[in-house]
Amino acid sequence: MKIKFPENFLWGAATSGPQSEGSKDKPHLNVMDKWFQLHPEDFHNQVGPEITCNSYEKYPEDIELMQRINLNSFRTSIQWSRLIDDLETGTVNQKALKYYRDYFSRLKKANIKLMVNLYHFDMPWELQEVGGFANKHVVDLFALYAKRCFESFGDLVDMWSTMNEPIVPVEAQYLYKWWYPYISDYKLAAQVGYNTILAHAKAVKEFKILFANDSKKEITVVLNLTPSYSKDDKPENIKAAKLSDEFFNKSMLEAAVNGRFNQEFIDVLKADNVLPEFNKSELDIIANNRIDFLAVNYYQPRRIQGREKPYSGENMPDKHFENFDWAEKRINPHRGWEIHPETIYNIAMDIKNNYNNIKWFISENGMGVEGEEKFKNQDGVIQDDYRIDFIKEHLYWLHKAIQEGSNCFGYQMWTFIDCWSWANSFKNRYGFVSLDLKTQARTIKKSGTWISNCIINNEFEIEENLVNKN
Ligand code: IFM
Repeated sequence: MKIKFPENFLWGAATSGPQSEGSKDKPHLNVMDKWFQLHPEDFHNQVGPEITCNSYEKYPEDIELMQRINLNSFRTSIQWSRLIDDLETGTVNQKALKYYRDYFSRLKKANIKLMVNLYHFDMPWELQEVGGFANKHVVDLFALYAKRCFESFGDLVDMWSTMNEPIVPVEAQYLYKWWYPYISDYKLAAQVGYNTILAHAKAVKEFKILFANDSKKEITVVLNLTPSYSKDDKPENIKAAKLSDEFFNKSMLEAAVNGRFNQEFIDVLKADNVLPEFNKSELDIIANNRIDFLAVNYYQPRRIQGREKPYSGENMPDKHFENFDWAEKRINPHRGWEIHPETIYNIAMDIKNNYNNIKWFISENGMGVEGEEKFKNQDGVIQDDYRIDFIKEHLYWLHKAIQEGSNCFGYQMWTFIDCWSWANSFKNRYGFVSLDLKTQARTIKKSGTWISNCIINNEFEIEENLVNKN
């Protein structure tokens, strides 16, 4: 069966500054750089962020590769810890300015639509030391940094995003101790979550002021949506799944699209005694500075039930729900995450029905594979047929949603070149292009060649066995 996409559909890949540039010439460390200095043993094979893909030096070569696989769009992020010399006054580092301007100009020349994100978990270290987004002064410094980015690159960037997956640091750094500074504090996490949304809205405000006379300029936030499916129809499980959605999806989604928070969510925070400090003028800023379009990262859903036994642990969101192991789930055997392509359709329909059918796109989808070298053929090309099937299945459901009226205008994969990924470092490879860590050589994978044909034709052929495989 042929699946054809609308004209001008955006096809692309996403990465981020801290995961692809390397740290050469940066005036500041960010929290990840510092974490690696303090605890290298926390990182897979003790590989840190100093080099990553060295896109700081190799970006001209990388853009040629993007052209070879016909990408018509690309996302990366500016590193706050690279662009700004004086974090308090927002003075711009001239080397960084030159680097990003050249990088972005070359993308423009190559006719690749550029989306630039401003924050991808990479809090400058000095600001992390004073609390990061727990500190409202840092919120204001983020807005200042955002303003500098808009002023410096407004002529080169096609689409802007304030932040990538803003709920992730709340979970990883302030609730579940996955990442440095390994805090588990529900009240602090709620404050960080709220302040992060405020920082996003303040950045959007700067954007709207600067580009008040240019209606073509648009801004978003990149949200990772992980819809929560209830174990069954039991009211307690449905309620638990709904609450899990409030915490991990709707809190940020409601604020960004509708400029508000759901009352049900506020009531739970109040009852749990963790309502953040806020004031009316902040709520007005959130209400009045909504996104122009939505960017969604989708990897996997959550499977949720109510607590089986009475909860006796610390005050945590998890007192309201717990994960359950769905026996029928399909698992990516190379990474361990569930594969559930139909969820992309469900997300699209939720956006259509409950978020005014706002225009949106998939800003990340992808399949991580550990030990991917074993799939190399004799020419050194990774034969990632599993990734091609993964993409086809997700695109099938996305296409179905578009046919049913979803306002989706593009699909970007995570990622372009295999990149560094926080504590996992280079363990799981996601790229259309493989990276040799010793030589920095880049080689297009089979999926890279597949996507280049898909992009040129704006369509692809899907086999019957991949349709409705869920
Ligand atoms: O590497 C990350 C990225 O930073 C955010 N989205 C998920 C990716 C893969 O884990």
